[in-house]
Amino acid sequence: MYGNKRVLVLGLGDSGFSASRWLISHGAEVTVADSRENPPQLAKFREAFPSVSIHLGPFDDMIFGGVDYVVVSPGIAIAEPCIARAIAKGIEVIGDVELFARSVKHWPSKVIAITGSNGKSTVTSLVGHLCESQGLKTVVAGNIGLPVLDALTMAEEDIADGEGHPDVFVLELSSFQLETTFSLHCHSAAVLNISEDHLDRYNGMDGYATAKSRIFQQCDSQVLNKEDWRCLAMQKQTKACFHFGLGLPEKVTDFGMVETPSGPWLVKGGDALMAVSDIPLAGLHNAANTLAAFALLEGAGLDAKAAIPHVGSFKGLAHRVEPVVTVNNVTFIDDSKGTNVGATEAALKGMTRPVLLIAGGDGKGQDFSPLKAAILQSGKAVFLIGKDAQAIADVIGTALPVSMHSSLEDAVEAAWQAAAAGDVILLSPACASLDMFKNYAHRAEVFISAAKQIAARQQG
Ligand code: UMA
Ligand code: ADP
Repeated sequence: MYGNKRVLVLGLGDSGFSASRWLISHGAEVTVADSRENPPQLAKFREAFPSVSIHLGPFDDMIFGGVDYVVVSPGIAIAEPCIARAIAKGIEVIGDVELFARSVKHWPSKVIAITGSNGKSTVTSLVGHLCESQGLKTVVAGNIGLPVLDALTMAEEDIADGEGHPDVFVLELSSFQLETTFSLHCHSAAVLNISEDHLDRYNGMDGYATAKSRIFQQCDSQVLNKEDWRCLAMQKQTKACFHFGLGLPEKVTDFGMVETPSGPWLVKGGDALMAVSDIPLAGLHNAANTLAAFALLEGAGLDAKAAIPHVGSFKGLAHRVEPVVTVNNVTFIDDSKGTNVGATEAALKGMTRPVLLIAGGDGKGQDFSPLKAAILQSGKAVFLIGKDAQAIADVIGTALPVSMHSSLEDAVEAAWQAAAAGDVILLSPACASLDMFKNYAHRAEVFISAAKQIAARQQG
């Protein structure tokens, strides 16, 4: 299908590298362009593919000359003028997920896809865990880390070795990836929630929500959050639909929650599924995430009830409301993956002890005002870092003690000095990390190391 086609791959990050590798192995003539002079994967790529021509530095119209397709990395906006001009000229611009979609179209594998502003990685890995635990050959890929074309390469190798197709692909998809995806057939697909994020790339919330809704273009079953009007507005009358939410179910197909004398339970219609207390992840947002996972399994024609006993063995993911260490009854909690206001609100709502919150970074154009109510509910003081520290301070005003810090280490130390036994020191920045760190995992490392140094100092 791609034999002798000339394909320009834009971006030499994880997805660009994997798209190039996959395209070359399928006979395409690939050239690569990256607008940085020295992208981090350059040397590795040159070693792997010495004959591929690489254009470095700002994109220009020349690089699009004579190409059949452009495969654009998710971090590059298709509104970028050269790309927009290429599209206007009729050159097909797609992403790695579209290449994946075209390749697996006639495979027997199920495809379950997940997007949303928050909870994507948690639900993706939970669905993956529940499928695997039931003995299904499961591949988890996409925005969560493993590029979809690397997942496809591995699956193609397995098939060639006679090991058969995967039973299920579970894909986490970002709004960026969905913008360049057209023909992905999902057996079930979810938009978990829509709250402000990536507004530096979209013209307001409508554009962002529209990009997310593209996950439903070719799906069989929609999974929608009943408590989010932007999600509900995505319902298509022509498709099966499962709603989930923390309220009482209205229909037999609804996944919801009921209060019982022994505490809240997850239910489907009138059927009890499991006690919320048996979910190994803290916070009611994780009850919603578990309901979404059940709905996705059911929507894809898999056995959601058979999955229930396996929820308890799900370990959760690092840097999502993860306890690090407790010193003198003060617990340090790492929620470095709380990269937008909605995530930090959810993390704060899940706290049962007084919170010293460390937040700030690159706010990506968000409105921070919804944070105030959540902070006032459990917060004692706020310690701010990064580019948008002042914008968060402006929202909190004089309601709580707020201090500004030039490094995360300083903020951790100041929070520790202000803490009393029984408190929690929570890193949940509501912001991206890139103004101060390599990524959210690096930010977490700095936080964990500072917390552990305090622990060691107290012990010594
Ligand atoms: N680049 C340019 N010009 C630009 C922007 C980037 O040339 O204007 C180049 C960079 O120099 C770099 C390359 O593009 O060499 C990076 O490409 P990329 O930003 O698309 O990132 P990848 O390494 O390909 O990783 C992408 C996802 N990154 C983004 O969407 C920003 C990863 O999600 C994903 O795991 C990976 O593909 C595999 O599918 C990360 C992410 O931050 C975790 N996602 C965002 C989020 O979750 O909020 C959407
Ligand atoms: P994503 O992949 O969408 O960024 P994650 O599963 O990695 O989502 O979780 C990121 C953060 O978002 C978590 O640390 C938590 O604070 C918050 N979060 C998780 N699930 C939800 C949810 N359903 N609603 C709101 N916030 C959530």
